[in-house]
Amino acid sequence: RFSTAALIEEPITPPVQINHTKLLINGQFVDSASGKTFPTLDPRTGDVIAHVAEGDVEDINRAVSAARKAFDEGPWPRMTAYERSRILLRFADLVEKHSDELAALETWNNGKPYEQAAQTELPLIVRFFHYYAGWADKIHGLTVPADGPYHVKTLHEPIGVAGQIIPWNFPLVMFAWKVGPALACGNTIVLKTAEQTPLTALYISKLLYEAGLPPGVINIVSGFGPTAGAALASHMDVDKLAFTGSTNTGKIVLELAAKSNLKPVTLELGGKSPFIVCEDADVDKAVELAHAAVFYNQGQCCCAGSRTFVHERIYDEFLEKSKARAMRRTVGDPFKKGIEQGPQIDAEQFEKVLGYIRSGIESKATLECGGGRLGSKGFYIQPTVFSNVQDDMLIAKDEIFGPVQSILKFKDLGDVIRRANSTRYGLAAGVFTSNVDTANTLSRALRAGTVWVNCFDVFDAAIPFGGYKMSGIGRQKGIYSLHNYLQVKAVVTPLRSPAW
Ligand code: TXE
Repeated sequence: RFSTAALIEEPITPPVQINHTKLLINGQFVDSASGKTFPTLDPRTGDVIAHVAEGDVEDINRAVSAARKAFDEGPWPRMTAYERSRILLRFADLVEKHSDELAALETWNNGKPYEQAAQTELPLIVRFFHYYAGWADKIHGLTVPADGPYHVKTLHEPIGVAGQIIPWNFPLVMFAWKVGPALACGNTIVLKTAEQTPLTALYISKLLYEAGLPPGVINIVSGFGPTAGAALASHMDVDKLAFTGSTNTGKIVLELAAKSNLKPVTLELGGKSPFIVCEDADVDKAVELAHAAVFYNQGQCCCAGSRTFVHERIYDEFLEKSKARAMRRTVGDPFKKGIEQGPQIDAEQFEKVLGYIRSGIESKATLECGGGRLGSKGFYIQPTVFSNVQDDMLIAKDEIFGPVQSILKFKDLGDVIRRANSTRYGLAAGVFTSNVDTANTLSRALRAGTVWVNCFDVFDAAIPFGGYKMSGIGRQKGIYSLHNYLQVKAVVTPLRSPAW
């Protein structure tokens, strides 16, 4: 029984207004070319909270032309790097100033706990833009010691118009991860938000213009994947595509990019990350972090530690404590204080998660707690724990993207390394042990873009993030993200003889 069901029946009125619902093209809020709009919903109730301009092919064309002009004619790519840095710093300060409204809008449109948005995500975003503002004037090429009488240097130039497609699970954080490095390098942008969460990108982009961004440098198109998204991915005048979303859609956009102008593509896709608890781990700490690793953000994290592998000697204790922790999880209206979990994003995801829970029960995993919806409206799901999960069950193989923990038992390191790696994904992994040799061995053996040892979900701006295998191509954050947004030009000039 979950004692918090009462917390969701009377939704709190969000402490923010929706002021921006149009497309943002060339620095102006405009209607879509077709005049069409689509509803955006409150995941707490499923009710419509606003109608948003629906971008399609023609709007993507308009946005790309604006970005192209802003790139080709400047001033943005030709400003001094210091000026660009100053604009990004001013913007970060404005985000900080408007953090409460941004967090409230994010919660309203996405369903994530307000405290999480306000206390964790917004500060990360501010820090993130400070970090990339710092890079803007530190991007430079090399002099190259080539054979022969040549003076050779490389110029690191912005790549041009960047097309960016983001998902709904962290609308503002994903915005930051894409926009920060692209702007620091001097590019211009057309960004398509997820159809579920169009609101915060419009609000935050207005702050970029308030901070002094020249018109057309960032353009935001709300709309759907197969229309606006596909038009952006296949546009001949877009020089680079960055995508975060499902692995299936990642394949589609890669193909669209290849079939159009071969624009380079970076992808950050799904995952099924192992969280490995060794016999010498601090069990209480591991239980808490394993819980957070899978339940954070309603389980809607690409790097969720969604396969909890536990050594057989501590399995029973770990299971009891994990179940108790899940039952203590406070689920309720995300605007209320102390809430750890809000609703899933929409009916489709809600049904998908419940379908996986049914599949876990049918495949004879043991349902320890949860297993159903919570309340009678909106998309709330009970924190759910399965034990006795086997590697070949669907719940151990597919990305569930919901509040569902699958606990698996392992015998020794060889066993767990083989099983942890036996997945098509490779985004992240967690390792819990007090033995440094075990930590180092697992860190090297796991085929994943991030290995968190005795911690999880550490998202510093400087730390690269991305996937092995079908979890993606390329890295976001840190110095690595800059490479996605730069072209390298080699400039070769003969030296004069005989002076040389
Ligand atoms: O993702 P999509 P969905 C996973 C998660 C989730 C599943 C489905 O498992 O349950 O994906 O979610 C745009 N051309 N992740 O359907 O479709 C779309 O409009 C161009 C993991 O929401 O990948 C949105 O902006 N673009 C993930 C973005 O792609 C297209 C986060 C993501 O939507 C398009 C989200 C097309 N043909 C879901 N079709 C993560 N890695 O964090 C859709 N889009």
